[in-house]
Amino acid sequence: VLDDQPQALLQDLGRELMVYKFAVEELLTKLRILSEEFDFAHQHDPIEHITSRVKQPKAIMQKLRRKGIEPSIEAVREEIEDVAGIRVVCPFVPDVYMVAGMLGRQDDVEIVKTKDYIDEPKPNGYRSLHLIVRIPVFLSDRVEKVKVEIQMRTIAMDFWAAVEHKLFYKYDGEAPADFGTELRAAAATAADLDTRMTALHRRSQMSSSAP
Ligand code: 0O2
Repeated sequence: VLDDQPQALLQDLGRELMVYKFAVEELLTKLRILSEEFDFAHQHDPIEHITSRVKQPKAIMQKLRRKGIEPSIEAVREEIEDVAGIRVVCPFVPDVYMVAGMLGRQDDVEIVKTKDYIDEPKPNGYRSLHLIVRIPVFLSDRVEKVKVEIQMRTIAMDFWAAVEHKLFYKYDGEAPADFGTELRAAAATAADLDTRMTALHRRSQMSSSAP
């Protein structure tokens, strides 16, 4: 796929992706601090686990082509918002919004866009809170502002999304007709599970704070 890309662009992209990696590392540190410090202060860790990735050059070029955009570093910066991606999985729905709020209040974190698929799930049942944030990365000779996509979801939402993603790939978008209905029903079950687990968590918190 990349054979016909000018060598200079590929070199620039390699350098660019290094900067995206630094942005991810900065955000991972911020999230780990929030997780550990909140747990210390409130005996509850609002983050179950975190994963991250920087998109491969091949996938970036494919995405630009799919969007009909001429490949360039500027196009990557402006048109592709998920070059750098972080997924934060939380135990409960309120944790998702709390972590998003704590991150958004940090002086060097700018929230560029919020897509709340928890409040308004996608038609297929997908639920998650997506943030596009911009943070400064301090390099040897300049500061670069870098965009990172943060997907935040509960364990139940993550389970649903991981399985749906696998099925989608297996059938290459041509899944049997009843899969859509089944997946929407499974998403509703996952949402119900979130509600029940959150209620149990609240009760356990109240009983532990009772005199
Ligand atoms: P991958 O392989 O996970 O990176 P855009 O990213 O701008 O082209 P859009 O629709 O504006 O597309 O972005 P959106 O809705 O915020 O979703 C982007 C990412 O969210 C996807 O990235 C997925 O990771 C995840 N996502 C969105 N919808 C679904 C869904 O229905 N099921 C699952 N499992 N994940 C979803 P990519 O690049 O599509 O895929």
